[in-house]
This record gives sequence, structure tokens and C-alpha cells, in this order.
Amino acid sequence: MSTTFPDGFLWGAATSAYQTEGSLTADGRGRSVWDDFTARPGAVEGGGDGSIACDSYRRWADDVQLVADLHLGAYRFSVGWSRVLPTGRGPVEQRGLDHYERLVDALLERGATPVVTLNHWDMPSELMRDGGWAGRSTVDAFGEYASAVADRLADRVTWWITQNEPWIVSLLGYQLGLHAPGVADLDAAFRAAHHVLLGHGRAADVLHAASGRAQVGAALSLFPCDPATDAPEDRAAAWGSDGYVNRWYLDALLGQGYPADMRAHWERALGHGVDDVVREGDEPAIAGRSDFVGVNYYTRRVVAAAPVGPDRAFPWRVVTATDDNPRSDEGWEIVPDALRDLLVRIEREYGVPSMVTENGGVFGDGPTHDGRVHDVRRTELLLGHLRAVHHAIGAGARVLGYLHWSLLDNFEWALGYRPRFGLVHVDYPTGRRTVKDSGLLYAEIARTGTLPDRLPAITPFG
Ligand code: IFM
Repeated sequence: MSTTFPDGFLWGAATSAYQTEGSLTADGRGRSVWDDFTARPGAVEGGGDGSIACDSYRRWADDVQLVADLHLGAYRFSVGWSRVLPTGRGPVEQRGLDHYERLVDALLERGATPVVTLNHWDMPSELMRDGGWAGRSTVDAFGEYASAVADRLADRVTWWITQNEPWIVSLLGYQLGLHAPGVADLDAAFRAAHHVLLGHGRAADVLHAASGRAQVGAALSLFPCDPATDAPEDRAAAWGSDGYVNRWYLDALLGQGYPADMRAHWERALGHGVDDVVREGDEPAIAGRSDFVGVNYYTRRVVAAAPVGPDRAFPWRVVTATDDNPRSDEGWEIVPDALRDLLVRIEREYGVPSMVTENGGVFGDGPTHDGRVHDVRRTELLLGHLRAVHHAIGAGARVLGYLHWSLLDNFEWALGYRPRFGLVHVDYPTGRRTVKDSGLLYAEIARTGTLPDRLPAITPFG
């Protein structure tokens, strides 16, 4: 079978504002919840923050050059919410929008399609007065923000991601308190998840109204859930976990409303009705507004039945897979076939096109004596997942593109700067960028639209 991808397939890479930009006070930017969270002692491994990161706010032209050097047809980045609405509501900071307009124009000049994320977690701090995403009024604030961005960019941007990883926002930000805003409260987590989805609906309406060309989706962190054993209780646990992580979001966005089985799990865990939060008209305001679904895929979950208790809201737990799959340096199991099945499932069960908006892994390789970064394991991960995408397309899934996470090594949230996800190595003290071997190979794949049969010899540009 040929491993050539369809014409028009978007080959790209992704980043986000807080993780790469630095320059946290430039051009009138306001404080974001991540500025507050990183200031908490012990919140971030190594005590890092986003104040410099990859310095991309100043080096944006270098990053666009990298996109061009890598022959990428698409670049996903996020608009810094607090650069546009420094206090969450009210005056729009045009200097922030000027920056993103320059970036978009430079990408378009190089033939690269911008894929613009509105919320990649850096909410203006002021919105915490109303509880952040746990407060319903944040949906209105997000609508205002979407309008401000659309006013400047909708005439030239087609591809939009409203929300990045609603489940992770809810879980890490509001249930476990491991990400900004550092809230640990199940009720707040439930509300946050719902309001993030309502925010998607609101922003999608704004973007569709602003341009008839707009293609709008949310990027979901999807984790295929496999039972630890064939026992019926483990199978039920895997299905429950799938409801919690995947179906809650897919079903709500793609037209079926929140799934009944997971509603029951939430009601037991919360001790009150889902409909105390989900008002009449909310589900229709979320559904039917997605032109595609963004798939952020890294690994699967292997799930076993477990009793609920003070530390366990739902009757399952994630266990270590016993299969002999390779793992990234962060210990994440590498399972490309699960991506293939996921993409096929989205087509069959939801009938919607998908885009791989993130995929990648942590590999700590840095420059060696020859000045190059021989990250063989990232290269293998990349090829394995691209083959999986190709198989999914062959099985009928409409996969619009593949955006590797990430273009650059960057600030990995609570894990600081230790995990490296980039196709391009960043030397943080100097900001120097070095394209890794994985990036060199990806450039050739993006240029030709074809996968090599085996790992080829990799030569630097020039
Ligand atoms: O770095 C993150 C990104 O911000 C959201 N998706 C997962 C990535 C790797 O953890």
C-alpha cells in the first residue's frame, strides 16, 4: 500500500502562547492564571515559569522561518487571552492583536496555514473573581474575547480551535489543583468542564458569524480506554473511564448531549443533579457547531474496576499496562494503533472529520558533538503515528491534518522545562534553536506528502 497522503492534508506543528512566548508584560499584557500559579512555591517542578520560555514573542519571525524550513503547511499557535483582554473584560489591547496579525500574515506569506487556538489555558487572572471556568459568567467573557480576535483575524484565518483539552482544564485545573488556577474541588471541576464546552459553543457562533469560511473545532485530549482484563467489571470500568474522559466531550460536542451513563456517575459523585448546572438549552448550545474535532492523542489508559472512596470519585483506576510497548522518557506508553482506532471511531460514531491537533512524546535528547540532535525515538514515534493516521484514512476516516506537539521544546506546565517535546531543540539560556533529526525527517515527509518505508539516513538542511 502506498504511504502517500491525500492532497491538501495539513502537515504541521503546534505550540501555545504561555508555553513559548515569554515577554509577559509586553504590549499591555495582563496577568494570567498561569502567572499566578507559577508564583506559588512548589507548584512547578524546578520552580520555572513562562517569563522567558522560548522567547517566541520577540523571536516570532525566527519561528515562522522554522515553519518554512520544515516545509510545514500549517502552524497551530494560541492567542494569549490576557494579551487581548488584559483584565478579562472591557478594553481590548490592540497591541496584543497587532502581534498575532503580524504572525498570521507572515505565515500566510510563507504558504503556511495558521491554526489558531483561542484558549490554551492562559485565562486573565481577573476572571477568577467569578471562579474562572467554574463560574458561568466566564462564558460571556470568552465570547467577548472571541469577538475581539475574530474582528482582527477572521478575514484571514480559516482554522480555529476554541478550547484546548476541556477535560484536562477541568481535571488538572479544578479537580486536582495541579494546574492553574490550582482549585481542588470536584463540584468546581464539573462546572468548569461544562462552562468550557459552553464557551466552545459561544465562540463557534462568533467565528461562524464573522466568516463563512471559518472551520471551527475544539481540541480534545482523547485517551482510548482498554480494560485491564476481560473480566466484566474491568470492561465496565473501561467504558466508564471512556465516558469520563472521551464521551462526555465527544457526545456533547457532536450532537448527542451528555451520555446517560456518565451523567449517573457524576450525579453519584457530586451528590446532586447534573441539571443543577446544565440548564435547559445548554446542550443544544454546545452541539452541532463543530466543523471538525481536534484530536490531541498521546497514549491510552488501561483501566481496572476499583471501589469509590475519599480519593476516588469514580469506580475505576488507571493501571500500568503490561504490554511490551515502548515508552517515552515521561513513561507514557507509545501505542500508535490506538490513534488509528480512535480516528476511525470518530468517523464511524460521530460522522465528523478530525484533525490530529497534537501528538508527540517526551525525549530528552540534546545536541551531541556534531551539533545535531539524534532523537531516534521521537523519529520512530512520529513515523509510527503517521502510519496510524494513514491507516485510519485508508479505513475511511476523514483526517484533515497532523500537527506534531511541539514545534519547539517549551514550558511543560507543572513539569517546568525538563520534558522536551520539540521537533526543534531550544537551548533555554540562549534561545538558540536546533532542528532535531525528527524535525529534519518530518520536513522531508511534509515536502513530499509521503512516508519512507524505513528510517532513512538523515542529513541537515543546506
Ligand atoms: O504541553 C501540553 C499541551 O499544552 C497540551 N497538550 C499536552 C501537551 C503535552 O503534555
